Amino acid sequence: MAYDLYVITDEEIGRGLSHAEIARRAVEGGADVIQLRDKRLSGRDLFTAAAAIREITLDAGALFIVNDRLDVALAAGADGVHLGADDLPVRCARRIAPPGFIVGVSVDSVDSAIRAEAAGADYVALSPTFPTTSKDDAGPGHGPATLSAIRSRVSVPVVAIGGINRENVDRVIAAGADGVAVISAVVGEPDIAAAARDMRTRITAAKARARE
Ligand code: TZP
Ligand code: MG
Repeated sequence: MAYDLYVITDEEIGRGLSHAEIARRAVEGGADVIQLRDKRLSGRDLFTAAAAIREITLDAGALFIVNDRLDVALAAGADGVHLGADDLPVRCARRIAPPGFIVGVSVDSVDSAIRAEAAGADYVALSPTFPTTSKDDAGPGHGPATLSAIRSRVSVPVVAIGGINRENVDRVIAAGADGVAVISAVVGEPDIAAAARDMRTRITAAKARARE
């Protein structure tokens, strides 16, 4: 399963576009994964957005992940859930989730990545890789060196998240990221589909160079 371009929805950074419209434009530009993320919505409203994105991503052949809420992810038929330090422990999510359901986990170090994999994570996301203003409590960037160290110590895909843009995406792929998760570099651009297409092209080229 490809995590190359992983786009996280955000209605504020998306200048008021709905989560579903952001997702529609991102998959039009070739996003491989859409994550629905909204800390403010009620469970009901998050479910409504999730159901819409489920249809959009199925049509496009993209993966669909819900942030934080395993219940909403399961109810909407999403492919997976993304969990952080404040969410359900990975082992608990694994107990509830059906076989094949993706559980992604935010990590901030080599040790936490190894622990997440042992607990059953399907991918780990180094959060944040660079400083970001898109998440209030993101903290300092852990940097490409930590990403490389994690890549060499776990078998699951490693996703870089936080502060990734068209200028630094090559460096992140060269450091060993299997995919990059972004908000502002795609959702914050005037033409979301074009920005996604541009990032996707850069990721593919950087991966080809990394294999040389
Ligand atoms: N988790 C860690 S950093 C981050 C999230 C949701 C925000 C990423 O946004 P951006 O704009 O790509 O830095
Ligand atoms: Mg969370």
